[in-house]
Amino acid sequence: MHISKLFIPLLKETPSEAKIKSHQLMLRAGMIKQSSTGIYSWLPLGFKIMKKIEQIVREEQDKIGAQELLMPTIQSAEIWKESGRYEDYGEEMLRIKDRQGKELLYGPTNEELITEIFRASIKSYKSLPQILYHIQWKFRDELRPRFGVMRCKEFFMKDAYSFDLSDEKAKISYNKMFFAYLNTFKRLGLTAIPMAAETGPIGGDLSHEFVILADTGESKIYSDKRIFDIDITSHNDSEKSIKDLRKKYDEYYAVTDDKFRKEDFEKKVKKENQLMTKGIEVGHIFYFGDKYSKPLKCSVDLQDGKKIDVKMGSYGIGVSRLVGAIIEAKFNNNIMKWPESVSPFDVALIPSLQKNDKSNLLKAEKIYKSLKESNIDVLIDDTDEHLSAKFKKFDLIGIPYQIIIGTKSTNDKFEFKEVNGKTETLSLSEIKDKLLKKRNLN
Ligand code: 5CA
Repeated sequence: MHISKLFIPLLKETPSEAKIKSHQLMLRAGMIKQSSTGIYSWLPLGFKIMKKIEQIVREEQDKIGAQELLMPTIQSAEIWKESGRYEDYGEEMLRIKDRQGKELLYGPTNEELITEIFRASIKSYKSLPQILYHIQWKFRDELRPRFGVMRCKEFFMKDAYSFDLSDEKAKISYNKMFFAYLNTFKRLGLTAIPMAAETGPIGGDLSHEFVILADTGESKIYSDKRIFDIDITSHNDSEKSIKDLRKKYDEYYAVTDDKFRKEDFEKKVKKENQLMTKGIEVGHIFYFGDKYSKPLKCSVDLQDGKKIDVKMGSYGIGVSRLVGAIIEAKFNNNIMKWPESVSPFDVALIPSLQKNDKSNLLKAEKIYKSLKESNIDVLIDDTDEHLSAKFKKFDLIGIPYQIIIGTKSTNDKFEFKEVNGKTETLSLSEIKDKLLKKRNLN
């Protein structure tokens, strides 16, 4: 892509309404534009990054055998009346009527709808277990939407639902998802800690929030520091290994605000290991057994002819919130550096232009063509701006690698810089090897 053709409305000034760095950067880098309170349009740069995050989330769901489907954003009020949540959900639910006066709503979550789909088609124990998920827009009429995409009214979420025959089997699904979440966040360049949490309006008695550390986060963290040292790569995805990993996490104290008891914390965690800080909730998983299957009559026949209500869990990841969360974690000293796995481009190509001398631009265009031929996604700065202005722009865009065509580049060796890292002089084929290798690691 040529930057002159890219739709990227960069802002010079930081908009005053943006209070935290992710919101500021997303507006300044032209990633989003507010359309009304808590509702945003995703512009090409922001959308491209969110799609990459979505794809990683999808791959890790598929890896544990979850199957993707797509439910609508608009749901019928009827099933919510069956579960009893139509009233309970209160003012956060956006209620709508169609021209026949039929009561509809913009889905804030999908427990009811997925249960309705499941009960209509699955009748026998033989079809279980199942995990189904979709990645779809949700709407919650938040009282105080703030911090840009962090807490907004319309947001993009992955929500998965598991169906099992017993509590014991359902916990295996829960643990698989626990592991898939740790892998997902790791691939996104984040360290997320699973913390025991309350279940709120979703219900149930077992729940974990996945939280990343950030001063601007709205969640409080009380944990044993050593939880950060657990190495998830030392586990594989066998049932036993997953169970062992869960045990390891359970060994260390880590709870959210609503589960926090000062006496417990001080008794269970030695002073030097106590961590009390703030974070951003990027995922939340729940086990609630038959909370929805019972009222919605979602049961299956067992081998002996008896019927049981299926045991369900639900598992959410805030895909659009993650764009902001990654920025909070990675944007420092006014320089953004996206993890390679979600960077909007693999590399930036920045020619330095001297007055009336376009030779560096011509050189860069040749390199551009060659990189494209090797399937490397490159953003070339073909404007005639001064080099320092170009660098300022790229500090916002956040591509982790730059090829700079200037005084330090010769005919066949080029200045190759890792943002916040080292600068080398490399041939084009060395640069390609490096970039392709990085990409394969993700
Ligand atoms: N049904 C369950 C699991 S699928 C559920 O809805 N869980 S949730 O309410 O915790 O939401 C899941 C994730 O969506 C959260 O962890 C958070 O990352 C994201 N999320 C929730 N509310 C918002 C919001 N208002 N703005 C942006 N992201 C949100």
